[in-house]
Parts: sequence; C-alpha cells; structure tokens
Amino acid sequence: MKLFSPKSRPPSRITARNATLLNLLATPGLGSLIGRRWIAGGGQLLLSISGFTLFMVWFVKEMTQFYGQISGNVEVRPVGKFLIAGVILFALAWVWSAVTSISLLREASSGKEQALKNFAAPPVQKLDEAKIIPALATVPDWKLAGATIVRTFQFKDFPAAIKFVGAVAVLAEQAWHHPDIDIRWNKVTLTLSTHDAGGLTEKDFALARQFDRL
Ligand code: H2B
Repeated sequence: MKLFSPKSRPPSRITARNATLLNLLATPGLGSLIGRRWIAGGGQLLLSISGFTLFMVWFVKEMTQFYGQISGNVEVRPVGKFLIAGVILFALAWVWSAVTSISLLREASSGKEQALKNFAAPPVQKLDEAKIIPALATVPDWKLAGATIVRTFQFKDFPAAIKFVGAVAVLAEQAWHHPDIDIRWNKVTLTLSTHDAGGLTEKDFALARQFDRL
C-alpha cells in the first residue's frame, strides 16, 4: 500500500530505517518527510504537533489549578478533555507514521530486489550490425564508436554537470548497467557498451534512452 508515495526512485534502506526511527521514536511525520512522503509527512506532523500542544495546554492548566489551590483562590475545573484530545491526536499521528514507515521499508527493499534481479538477469546477446543500425535510430543523439555508443551532454556549469552524473548513477545502479563517464567542466560524455557481452546489447540502448529523458 503506498500512501501518497512520490514517483521518484525508491528510498535507500538507510533512509527508510532513519525515517522509521524518527517517526516512531521522535516526531511522527518527520521521518515521513525525510522519506520524501510530503503529504503523509505533513499530515502526520500537523497531528502530532496539535496533539503535543493540547497536552501542554492540559499540563499548564493542571499546574495553574494545582498552585492556585495552594493559595486557595481558583475554582477547580475539569481539564482532562485537553489531555484526552492530545493523546488521541498524537496516537493517530504515530499510527499513520508507522504505516508510512512500513511502506518506505518495503519500497526500499523492493528497490534492492530490483537491483539484484537485474544482477541475476540472463546475459543479453551481443547485437550484430543488422540490429545495431535500427537500435541507433532510437537514440539519435548518440554516435556509434566501435563497439560502443557515445553521447556528450552539455550543461550551464560544473555543479549542473555533477547533478546530472548523480542522476545517471541512480538509473545505472537500478538497471545494474553502468556507462563510462567522462566529466570535463560543463560537459559529460557517456560511453555505453556491455562488457559482459563484449559489445553492444539492447541494455545499452535501453539505458541510453533513459539518460536522454533526464
Ligand atoms: N555495466 C556495463 N556497461 N556492462 C556490463 O557488462 C556490466 C555493467 N556488468 N555493470 C555488471 C555491472 C555486472 O553484472 C558484472 C559482474 O560486471
């Protein structure tokens, strides 16, 4: 079950674990936010802060009446409703954040499973000339260079180039297929071939298409 899960990549196991610890042991909702579950995190945080605030109202009223009683100049009024409301809101936030934490943990492990599945995938066949030409047509910005395909991406500056390389790394890891990367200031050159097959395979073209969409 995915409560408002974003369409971005699955969280790492570390993130999911930290999110769970934060949600369940610190403040329900904070963990969901670091797990990039913005709506669920926001809702949980609202509930938990409201619950804590009502608890504090109860505590202050209780203390005021207690010390007022000593000086004898305050009538005692029931304030238990603030405590009950606060506990209920906080409990709701906690349970909701627990559900989100479980979802994050499951998504993180499924992301790992995907990488392992890719790792265990049967070796793909090396493409011959007859198959390479039509495959190249699907990646018009890439050039054939021997038994590889190459594309140079240009960015406004070095940080932008590095950000792009970060995104490339995530896709490559998920596909368990990695390009050679050459970074020169604001230019990034990606070179793809399938080392295990000793040449080009469909994996190279599939990953090139993903990089083109970044
Ligand atoms: N990336 C590329 N481009 N080619 C591979 O053959 C390849 C890879 N193999 N990433 C993966 C890692 C791995 O299965 C082997 C053990 O290196």
